[in-house]
Amino acid sequence: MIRFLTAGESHGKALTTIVEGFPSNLKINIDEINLQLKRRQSGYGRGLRMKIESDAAEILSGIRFGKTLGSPVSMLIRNKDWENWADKMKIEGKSSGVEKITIPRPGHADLVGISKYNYDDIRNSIERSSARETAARVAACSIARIFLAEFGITIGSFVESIGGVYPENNFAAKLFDNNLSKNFDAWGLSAKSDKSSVRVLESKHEKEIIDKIKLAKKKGDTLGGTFYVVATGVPVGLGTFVHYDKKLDACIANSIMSINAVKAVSIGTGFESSEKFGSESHDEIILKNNLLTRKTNRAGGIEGGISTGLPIIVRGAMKPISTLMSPIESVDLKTMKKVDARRERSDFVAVPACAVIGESMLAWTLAEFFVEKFGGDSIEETKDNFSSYTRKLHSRIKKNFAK
Ligand code: EPS
Repeated sequence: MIRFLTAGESHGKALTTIVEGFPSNLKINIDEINLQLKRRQSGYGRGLRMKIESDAAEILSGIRFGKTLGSPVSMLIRNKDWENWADKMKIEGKSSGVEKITIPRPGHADLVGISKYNYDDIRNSIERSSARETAARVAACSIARIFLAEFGITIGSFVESIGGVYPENNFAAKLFDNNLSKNFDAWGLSAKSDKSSVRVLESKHEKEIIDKIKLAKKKGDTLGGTFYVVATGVPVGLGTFVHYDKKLDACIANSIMSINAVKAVSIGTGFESSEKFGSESHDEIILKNNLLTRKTNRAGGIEGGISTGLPIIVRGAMKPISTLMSPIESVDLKTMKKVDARRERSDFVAVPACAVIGESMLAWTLAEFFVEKFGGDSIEETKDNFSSYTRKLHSRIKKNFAK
């Protein structure tokens, strides 16, 4: 079993994470972790904070001479902005002299946070509920990505829409049609979308989206959007139909939905499939190069809670950022009078970053199922288990049914 925990406040000294359960002898290159952290910071429409921070992980334990020891890996990401917040974020002492925040922003965790935790300052809600926490997640999940890559599993993403602006040719259709080049690997999607400032696959689409973001900025408003996260190389058999909480699709939905501001997740053709006939919706089973596979991939690589061996296709929807420069209505908790919601430095759009975090969360969930299925205390042992299973898979099916 693998697990991770993150700690840290948005303007505290640092974010930390402890990652546990990966086998020993897995080669870890810190540049790969830092690349993912850098990607998370990217995207047109981010706020000033991203100019202050240059997120980088410091590994504190669990790795020796570039390889995992099998012990917990702990990492630290410093918040450069903390220096500007040291007085407001003191660990010890009294809060006297520090201005309390009393006006909650609709859509953020401000009001629910103070209600639940009995805080007397909304700052206490803001700090941990901030999406800054996802930097620590991305660092933790990078270990999962590195691990999966050892087995040829890669993960990539692209932004499908921002503010309702969709592309002329949606690449998702190609994914569902299973109309992909022989060597298609999901990371290639990210290699392409990373070249765009809003992480889309077409330059015309990029321009249209940037115009929409400029409009939002001008209005003091924000936008959300949709994104796809894809994994390739996933073997047949991760997940199960046996238990509700061990279904691969259910767990993926959980991990993507856990990303701040994500309000919807679907797998494969998702909501659209509910409007179709069954004959238009399911993937016909065929033999290709003497191996069993599917003609199309509308199921998004999962049937009955189990991976089919085809690309895993996940779509997420992020709501618009809730901090508005032209605020909507709220109530000042000090006076209990109607006021404009509080403005706070924030992003206008963070969908490109959200897709990168989606990649990380998908990697984590796949690694969870992978480690559960193939086990192993060292990477060598995991590889032996994996190759024995995949090598024999098709011959076993043939043998069982030829009897
Ligand atoms: C951040 C995400 C957003 C940023 C934050 C850094 O967090 P939130 O969910 O609180 O809106 O705006 O930056 C700040 C809080 C700030 O001071 O600018 C991230 O992803 O790192």
